[in-house]
Amino acid sequence: MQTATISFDRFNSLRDEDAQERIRAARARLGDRAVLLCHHYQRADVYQHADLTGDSLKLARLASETDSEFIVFCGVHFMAEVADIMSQPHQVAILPDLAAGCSMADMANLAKVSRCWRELTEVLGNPDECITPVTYINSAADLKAFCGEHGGIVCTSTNAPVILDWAFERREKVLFFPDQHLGRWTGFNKGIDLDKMVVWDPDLEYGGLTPEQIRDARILLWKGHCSVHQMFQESHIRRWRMQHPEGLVISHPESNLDVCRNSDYVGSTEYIIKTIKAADPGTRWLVGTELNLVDRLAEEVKPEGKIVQFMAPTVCMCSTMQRIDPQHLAWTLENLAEGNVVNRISVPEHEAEQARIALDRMLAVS
Ligand code: CIZ
Ligand code: SF4
Repeated sequence: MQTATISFDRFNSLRDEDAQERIRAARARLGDRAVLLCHHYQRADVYQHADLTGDSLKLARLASETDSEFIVFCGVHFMAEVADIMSQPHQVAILPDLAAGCSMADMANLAKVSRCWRELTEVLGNPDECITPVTYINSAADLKAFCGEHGGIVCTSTNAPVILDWAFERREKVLFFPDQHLGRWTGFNKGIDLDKMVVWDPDLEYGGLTPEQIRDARILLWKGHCSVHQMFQESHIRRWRMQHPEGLVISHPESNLDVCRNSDYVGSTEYIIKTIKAADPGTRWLVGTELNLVDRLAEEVKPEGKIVQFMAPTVCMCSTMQRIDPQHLAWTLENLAEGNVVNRISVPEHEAEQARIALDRMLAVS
């Protein structure tokens, strides 16, 4: 039976232990009706409740394979959108705090990308014939839909290399958004000259580029970045290597090119976790990705004598994902148990349809 929605005000000042207790109680009431997903960057006090853990795509896929009515996504907004797009019709995607966005995803929006496309038309003629739009999965659903409509595709940090091949097989140039670093690192590994990968600044006319630069470019890199991964610097690696010459460095490709070039391994969150778990006992690692993941991994591999250290001297957490705290999770689950669906993430059907085209192209390739 449905009751009035319980207001968050009653949870705001809840002590952590009480919130934990209420999460457990609400989950017991909901049983299999709710599946709780936690991204690798999620804070420990929420992560402990996860049914499924992983990167954004893996989580969306796994959730759609369950029959749970409620997909409670402890991650950020674009991840819940992907879960909504990929889930079965009877499933509902929920984000416990609607303010949990992704600052990188917010660096591109449909108005700016559409303007970019118009300006490219002026310089190149019909961009649908010469540029493939590629969006990183860290982007809003309407940008995935834009890619679906314009012969483009979605990529993740795992499959970006094969996606770039797919894109270049079709058209001579790529517009890559919103993360310039993932785009640059992927292009660099394909042997594309750095001066053929130019940055498109969406706040300037024609991206701040001359018509020659646009005509000459192979990849137009959107001026976007992750606020967490931008903290990692090559100097951190250099200093660490002086102290630990035998140590190994692994970074996420959202880090800048100098960090990636000076790392022994570069890859997605799943790749980082797998690589360190499979490494020899007693190895020492410097890791350039979000702190919650690194701390958790360090604890997990400690019994094998592996030492895992965080790359930056400052604390780098995904502050938006951090907003999903035990209080918001307790509030969400209690409402669901009472029959009130709160914080539903629902992508309009016409948009979801186009976005699905771009996502399906990606899944077919990778
Ligand atoms: O797709 C994801 O989950 C993100 C944001 C990063 C990664 O490498 O897994
Ligand atoms: Fe977005 Fe960066 Fe957070 Fe990943 S770590 S969700 S890219 S803000």
